[in-house]
Amino acid sequence: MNQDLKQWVDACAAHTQPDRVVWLDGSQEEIDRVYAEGLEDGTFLRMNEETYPDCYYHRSDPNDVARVEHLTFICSEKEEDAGPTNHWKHPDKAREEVWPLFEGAMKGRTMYVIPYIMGPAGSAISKVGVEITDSRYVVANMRIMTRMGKVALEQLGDSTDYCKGLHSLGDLSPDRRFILHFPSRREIWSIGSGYGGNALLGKKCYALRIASVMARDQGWLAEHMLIVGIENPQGETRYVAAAFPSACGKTNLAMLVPPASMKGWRVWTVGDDIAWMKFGDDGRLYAINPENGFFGVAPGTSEKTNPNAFKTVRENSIFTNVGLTDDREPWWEGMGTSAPEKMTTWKGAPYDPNGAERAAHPNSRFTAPADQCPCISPEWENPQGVPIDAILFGGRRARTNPLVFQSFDWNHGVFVGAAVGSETTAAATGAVGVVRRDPMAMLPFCGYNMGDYWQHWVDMGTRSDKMPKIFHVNWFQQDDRGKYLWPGFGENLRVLQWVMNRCAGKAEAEETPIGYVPKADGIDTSGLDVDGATMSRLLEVDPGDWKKELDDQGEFFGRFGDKLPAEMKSQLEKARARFGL
Ligand code: OXD
Ligand code: MN
Repeated sequence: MNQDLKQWVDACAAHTQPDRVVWLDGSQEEIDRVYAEGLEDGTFLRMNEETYPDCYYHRSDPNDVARVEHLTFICSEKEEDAGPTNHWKHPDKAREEVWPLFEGAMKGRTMYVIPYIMGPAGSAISKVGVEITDSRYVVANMRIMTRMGKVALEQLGDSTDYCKGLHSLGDLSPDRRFILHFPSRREIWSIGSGYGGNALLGKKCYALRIASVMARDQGWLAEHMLIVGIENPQGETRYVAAAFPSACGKTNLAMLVPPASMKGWRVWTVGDDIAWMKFGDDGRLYAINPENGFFGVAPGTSEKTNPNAFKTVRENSIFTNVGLTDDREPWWEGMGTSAPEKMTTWKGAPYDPNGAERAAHPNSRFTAPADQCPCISPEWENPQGVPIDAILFGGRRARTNPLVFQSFDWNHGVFVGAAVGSETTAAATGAVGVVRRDPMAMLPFCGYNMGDYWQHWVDMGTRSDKMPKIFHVNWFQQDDRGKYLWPGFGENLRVLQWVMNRCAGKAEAEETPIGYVPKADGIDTSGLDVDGATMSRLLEVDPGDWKKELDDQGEFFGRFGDKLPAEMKSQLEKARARFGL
């Protein structure tokens, strides 16, 4: 028994006072028991055993359905180490305010101890974490999303090199809800929420916020990125990592189905949300997916938009806050089938097809094992990771950003990533079409000062001459009437083909003030309903739009004061100068 771990678990148990403490080993009998108890206490409903075997349904508290950025804190000693884009609490104040909320919080409940690995077992890039929780829903999700139980304790041995995560549902009140990160102690406290990103501590809390700090200290990258392998008709596979803000189609791109016109091309999923990247002996960056499953947004997922995800979730999956038909099947808006007559909504009320209430919450989710994905990469559990040729950044922009461009070099690419912005959509509250800056898609997930984070990216580039090429993509340009100009989905592979060719030194490009853009006929549009005029619009770099864009980026950078790396300042000045500004 690992003494450090035992002492910490004992201390948490003494304070939270559960009825019993259960150390999880990851076995089938154990999870069967957890589900049986969860069926009994109402945490879970069993779904249709014929059409959705071994699937479970869960409704969360209606006030607890999403990540809560305003209740998420970085508890570094100094406020400047959290930076202007994070909420901050001093560790002493955090303890004073939040530790009392854990007192007796598990009375009448079971405390589960979940040892888990982020990443393939035995990989030098993997890391161990332990989550303590009083939620059976968390246990069931962690069993899909991580490698958990005995395998993790074996990997840990006597080491103290693990992340401690304490989670309690508390009383689920938003007034007593906190998600706290202590980067120097590698510790997480989460109370008052049972929702995914707040409660499955291996995901956003450890694999991004805590791991980003470890990555800076140890010289690697922990990023909010999907990883895909792209195989060309000659059978050569290159790997791409891509960062997009939430709700920009990461899971869809990770599981892309090549269009019929691109015979012989294949796309292989390595991960859909998080990438950990380290240098290999050859100086290249190698990426692993630290997760073991997908925690994907259900609405909008259909046989047409993402057939691979659709197939992945047909067994051994958990559905959270979707509609539930009388046949005990899931249903959500954008599933591609009409709403069934008889259904209960995510709130448990009868569904009214003419009413205002949706069947599924817009942030309703599926949790599914990655190895059930039909296009899962044969390399997805390779302990060495996969070598990354290209990094893509992107956002949702109606104008300004062309379909694709390549940065001039690594540092310019870091600037392009730092300047990522995405427009808010009608699905979220607030003004539509407002650009929110979301550097590297890490705004809610970077565990330290974002200025220092950009410097870390710059420093990484000095350590190797084999860094991936950096690109920016935008699938979301619209015409003046709001119609999308690019068909998206599987057709995005045509853009990736240009990216792959650039990496191989095979495609030509136009040099513009923002970077290298494909020539007019650079993207293969054969068989597509996209004419030449639309294509030039898609590749256009409009100086008026870019003046506004660079002004806005400059304003954002200004928030970082003297934490803004000199390199980012100079990149912005150079970009302005290229436009004659
Ligand atoms: C997610 C997110 O849940 O990025 O993956 O919000
Ligand atoms: Mn995400």
